[in-house]
Amino acid sequence: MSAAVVFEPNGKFELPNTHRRLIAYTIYVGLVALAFGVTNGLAQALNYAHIDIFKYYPGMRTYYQGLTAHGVFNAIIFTFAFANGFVSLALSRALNRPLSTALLHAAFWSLAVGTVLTAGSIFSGKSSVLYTFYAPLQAHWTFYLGLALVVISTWITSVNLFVSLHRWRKEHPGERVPLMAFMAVVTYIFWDISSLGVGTEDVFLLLPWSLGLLPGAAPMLSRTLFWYTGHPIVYYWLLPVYISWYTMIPRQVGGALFSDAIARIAFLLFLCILPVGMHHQYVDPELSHGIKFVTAVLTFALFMPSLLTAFSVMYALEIGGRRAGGRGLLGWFFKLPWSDPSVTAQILAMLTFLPGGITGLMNASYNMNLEIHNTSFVPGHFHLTVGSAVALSIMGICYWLVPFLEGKRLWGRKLAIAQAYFYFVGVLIFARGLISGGLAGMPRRTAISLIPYAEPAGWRLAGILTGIGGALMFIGGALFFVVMAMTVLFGEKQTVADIPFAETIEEPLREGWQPSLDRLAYWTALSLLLVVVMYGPFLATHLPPKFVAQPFQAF
Ligand code: HAS
Ligand code: CU
Repeated sequence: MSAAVVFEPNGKFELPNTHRRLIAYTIYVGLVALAFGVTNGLAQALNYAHIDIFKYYPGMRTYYQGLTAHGVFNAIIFTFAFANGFVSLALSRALNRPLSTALLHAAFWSLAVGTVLTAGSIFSGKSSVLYTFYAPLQAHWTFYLGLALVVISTWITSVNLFVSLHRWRKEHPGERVPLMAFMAVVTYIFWDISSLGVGTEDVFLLLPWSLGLLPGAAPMLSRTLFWYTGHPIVYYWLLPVYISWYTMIPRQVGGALFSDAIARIAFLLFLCILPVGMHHQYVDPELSHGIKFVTAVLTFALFMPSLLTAFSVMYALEIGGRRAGGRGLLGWFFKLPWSDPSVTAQILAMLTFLPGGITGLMNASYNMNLEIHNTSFVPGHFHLTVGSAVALSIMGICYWLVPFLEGKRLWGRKLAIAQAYFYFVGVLIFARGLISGGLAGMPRRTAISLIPYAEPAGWRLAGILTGIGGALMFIGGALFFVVMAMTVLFGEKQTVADIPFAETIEEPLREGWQPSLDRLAYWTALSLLLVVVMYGPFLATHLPPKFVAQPFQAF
């Protein structure tokens, strides 16, 4: 391990070695979780092709146990751990100052202990409640306690970021917050508000209930609190990746970000239009049509920041491709540095987000939702978003991040590029299978391989494509871990001086309306106000909770 890292060009900054190690370990917790998650994913995909390999998994006794492991490890532990580590590093870099070591330690241990508790309860077979853990399905209390600790680790990380930004502002009066730091902090403000729902559900309803301290469960209240977090959580997965797409990828492709202000506005729109979780509850009986309608409108409003992102990132790529000599309408695209595995993986991930976003809009359309809700269309959608736009981007980020954290050269660059293509082609075939199957009524969360269903037309091909695509994704995932493990264990020593950090064409202005974008307290207040307007009426009728349901353990 080389000594310390010198940050250029914004002055000199030394990233203390303890920080580098803690950030690395935090991210490795996530990668280990991903390894378990991906392994269970293979069985889930083959299930649709009528191939049952559940019985071969050590410790995984049922389909639902495997599916719980898949969802919790991938969608909760992996993503949270990566966000904690990566966003901390981004803020530290952007502000050129170290974070609090004590808080980095606290966040790491909270995450690690929480992960062990949750994983243990899943492996024990007593918590096969899936990653949505709807009551009255009941898990072992260690499942809820573990998840609470994992969420607490994100809150500790927030405090670390906020304190650093506060100190930086005191030392730099009147200066604009650097873009990467702005995005880092907005991501965590957004998440802190978002996580209140599941945090409340977990600590005040589910944990005491699993310990026998409450007379029963309140399913509708629990579900609504869950989805209050369950929608914005998808942007907590995505925004760290957006930090890379906006502020790192332009540098990696030799381009530049075209507008600082547009990037900030996109992030603030995510922050303000936060409470739309009820679009996951279009079919829930206790929510009024009015609230469902407003949710639909707000969900479509959320389309805006994604389009701003698509435009900004595409333009940054185009600038890079044209600087490299690309001509014509699309010539620039082929001049991008495709020999860099970090770039390749992330651009392929962006491409998957195009159909991922479109299927999201289909879900959000009320009538369409009635058709596809609880079908395999939904996992088709979310493997194009979190399962590739996010996961494949994170793999791409790891191709420079792990060498940076370890002070080692990336092992197997060509294999890393092949990995990205395997995963990309795999997820497209996989999602094609699930989406077409879903349109033909193929259910999600069903052990099709174990049930003698009479197969309606359209399920057979859909299932085969899902199996083939999932197997290719699994190969892509496995290759990623080979590259990572070889880099950490046997990579050649090399000091990587800096993380990729893009220039912007339009600098942030100190005069006019732009500095108001940095007044985060106002934007936070606006977001909270919308939360109260959207969720207030529901809570008014559902509090205090009515504990009507008795615990239920299906498997
Ligand atoms: Fe979703 C269900 C609606 C985005 C994840 N979603 C889910 C579930 C997950 C999930 C996990 O309205 C399942 C939950 C469960 O278990 O039940 N989703 C949306 C909408 C969007 C959306 C409107 N979802 C995401 C993202 C996710 C994610 C992002 C994870 C990270 N989703 C829904 C709805 C449901 C749902 C309903 C409930 C379904 C049900 O009934 O159960 C939008 O925000 C998407 C906007 C995005 C875009 C794409 C912009 C494209 C970009 C890439 C640019 C490309 C470049 C490369 C630069 C419009 C930014 C270009 C180069 C070239 C040369 C072209
Ligand atoms: Cu959603």
